[in-house]
Amino acid sequence: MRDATPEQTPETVHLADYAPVPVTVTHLDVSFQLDPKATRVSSRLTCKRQGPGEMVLNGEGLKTLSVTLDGVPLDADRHTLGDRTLTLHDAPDEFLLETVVEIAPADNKALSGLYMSNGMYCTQCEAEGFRRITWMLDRPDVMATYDVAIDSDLPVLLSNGNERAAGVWHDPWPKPTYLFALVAGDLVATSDSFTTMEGKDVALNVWVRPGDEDRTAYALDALKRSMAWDEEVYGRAYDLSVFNIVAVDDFNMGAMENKGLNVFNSRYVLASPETATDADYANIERIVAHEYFHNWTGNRITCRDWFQLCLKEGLTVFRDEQFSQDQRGYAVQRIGDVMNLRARQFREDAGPLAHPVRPESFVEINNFYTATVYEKGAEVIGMLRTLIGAEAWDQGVALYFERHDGEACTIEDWLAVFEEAAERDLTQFKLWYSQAGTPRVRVTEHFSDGLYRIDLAQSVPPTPGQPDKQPMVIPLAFGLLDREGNEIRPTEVRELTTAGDSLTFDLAEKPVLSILRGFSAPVILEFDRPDADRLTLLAHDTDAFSRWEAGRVLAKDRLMRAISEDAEFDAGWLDAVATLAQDDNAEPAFRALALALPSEDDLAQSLHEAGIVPDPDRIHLTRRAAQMAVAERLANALPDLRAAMATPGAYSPAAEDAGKRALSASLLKLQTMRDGGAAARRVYDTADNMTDRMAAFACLLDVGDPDVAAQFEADWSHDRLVMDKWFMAQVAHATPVDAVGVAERLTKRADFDPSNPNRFRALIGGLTTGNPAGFHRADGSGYAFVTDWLLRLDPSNPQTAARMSTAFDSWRRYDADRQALVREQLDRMAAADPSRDLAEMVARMRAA
Ligand code: 0A1
Ligand code: ZN
Repeated sequence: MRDATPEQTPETVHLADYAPVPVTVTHLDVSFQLDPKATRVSSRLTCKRQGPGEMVLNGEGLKTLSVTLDGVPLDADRHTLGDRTLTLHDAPDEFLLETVVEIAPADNKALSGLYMSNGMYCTQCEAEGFRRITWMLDRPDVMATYDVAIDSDLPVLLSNGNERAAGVWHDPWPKPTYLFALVAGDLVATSDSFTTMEGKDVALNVWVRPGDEDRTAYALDALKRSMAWDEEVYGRAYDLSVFNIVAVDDFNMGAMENKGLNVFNSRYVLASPETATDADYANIERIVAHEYFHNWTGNRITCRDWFQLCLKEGLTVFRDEQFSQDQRGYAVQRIGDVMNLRARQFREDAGPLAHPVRPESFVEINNFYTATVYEKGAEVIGMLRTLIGAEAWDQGVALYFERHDGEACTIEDWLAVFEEAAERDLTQFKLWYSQAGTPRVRVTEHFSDGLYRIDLAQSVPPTPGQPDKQPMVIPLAFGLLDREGNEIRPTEVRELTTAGDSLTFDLAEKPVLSILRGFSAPVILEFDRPDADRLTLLAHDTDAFSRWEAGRVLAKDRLMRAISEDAEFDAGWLDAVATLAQDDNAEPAFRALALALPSEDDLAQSLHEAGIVPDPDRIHLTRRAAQMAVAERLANALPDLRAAMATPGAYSPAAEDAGKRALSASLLKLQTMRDGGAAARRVYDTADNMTDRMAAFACLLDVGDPDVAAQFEADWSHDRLVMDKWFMAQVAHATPVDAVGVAERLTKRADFDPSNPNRFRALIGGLTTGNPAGFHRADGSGYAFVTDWLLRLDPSNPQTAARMSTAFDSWRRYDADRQALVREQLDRMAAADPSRDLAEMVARMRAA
């Protein structure tokens, strides 16, 4: 064990220090007398000793009114009541511990623990929010059953499990504290039912504020499809008689998988064609599925400690990605997931916040709900399945559910079932959990005298705290095409396990290599090859991901050369893009993805890796010039191409129509570059759905339409979720010179409420993510503006402030002047006595 540090000072928690609790809790009886300023929480814990040592309970901000042990008030010498700990000295082997505390949910703006949102009470307990409700062993390896009684005049009183009487709930499934939930409010439900494969009837409810009930149908439908899918694909059935979903307006994250009572950020529940875009519908489907799938991967089998977070999150993301592929089509979903991984996780892995999928230490666990734990965690599972094959995967997962149901597990437990099922040693594979950084795979080809050889070399760059890395197991899916584009070797998987390796093939002519098919490993490929090969793949590859990737590499190469060498956009590339855009044999959604140029942030990172200091303004302008070149190349074909994407009839959020609207939106953007917004104005004025309206709105903002923002506001000022889009779009589509000014002006509005995380993220994220050239303005005004707001939010909501501070994690890419300006702001945050959450993030970013 490390030296004890005094209470209150940020303490680093280490995986290596894990020890089970000496006294555990097997059952909780909790009753709540709800009151905004003085909620009384009375709890009775059934405690059981399992080893020697003191029992140390967690509490935070609790006004403790009484503590009794087996009904007797505790003597001063038998316990120590600290600010954040309640220590019981020489506790007996079995006993009941009763506490009464008072808390003030109306004052809780951190949105962790019990808080209020628009008049309703709700909870968020992951990761360590339960301790803000009452004294308890607030850690995931303590699993208990719960009886909850809620006393309030509010009409709807919900908690986990099954309802025994009004406001009285029993959860028979042992769970950790982080899965506890309570909701009380004036809510209405849209209800349905589902009969499980075991023949059990489950009542399904989506609870929302009155007035929102006409926007719940899609979430409910997604829930039923998720329940059916988990039965079909994983054999997992639901295990309570009711499943409740509640939409909450003020929520730090997307949603939360509390047992039987999922709490959602309202933006991931509420949808109607008039108010939600296709992307919103897709997110609702994915997140409803994600939270539902947690019932088995997370709830029935949970994490031993927070270092094992990827055990539930990586696996559940993997499952929700599989589900979305099944619902929406493999290729397009996979490309979208890879784009997201690269935009968020590769960026994280390349900077000062890089950490392993299973981190080894943290100060504040809430800072580790990251793209690395979630999305890279899912990729690691995908690789495992590729390496051992579908059959061993199915057997291993079945064994995992059978062996560990009701337990709090580790990555070692997880890997052990696959070692057994596949009869394979996974020691080297486990490096994916412990080594941070995105591996590079360098590919070189040689052909002579009928022998084709591929040389492969891997390396993993140094990351904070990890200067040296060992070779990883990298599954490389590949196939070979002939020069005409016919596949001469279908997909097979080879494993790269050493620093370098070669593959050889006897062939009459040099083939076209299609490698990393399906993005078989989360690596960066370094492969200098002739354009002709990429054009062949773009036109003919049988693997849709690789086809798209060939186009993306071509586009990136053009953009990088235009930025660094002023190179022109050549006709060969423009022809290839135009051909694909007009290829009626390809799905519209795929064509839309193929038309999307690499983002400004992606280009900045790639330039940096190529040893070129990125200039955000130049990147912005060059990317626009490339769009203009594509627009010119397609020119008069644009109106007809768009017309062919019309979706007559009632709006349907299903993938087919959504794909057409996606392509139509890409084409409208190009058309706007030629007609100054005439077509976009027509779409804006006649759109009958938010997808088309937002696409047109963005185009009109791009061309500086003087009226459209006010028109949008006049139509939608009553709708919080739609207005989030309005805030974000105006900042994201301002010119880089105006962006900070636009953002600043918007913060002065009465409806800019920074305590609502969605609104805060819309506006600040609109700048940091949506308008990189505006955020990175050379005068530093973007950096100062964002810092001002982070420091304003931090005292009340540290979690969201810390999360949004990641905007600065790429600062080392930029020129010395910009670096100095960012450093100034990081120093300012460090000196401002920030929360533990923000302090940890700033320290990590400054250290690099
Ligand atoms: N477990 C949830 C996400 C979540 C994580 C942390 C939270 O508070 C710090 C809240 C929600 C999920 O994966 O959906
Ligand atoms: Zn999750």
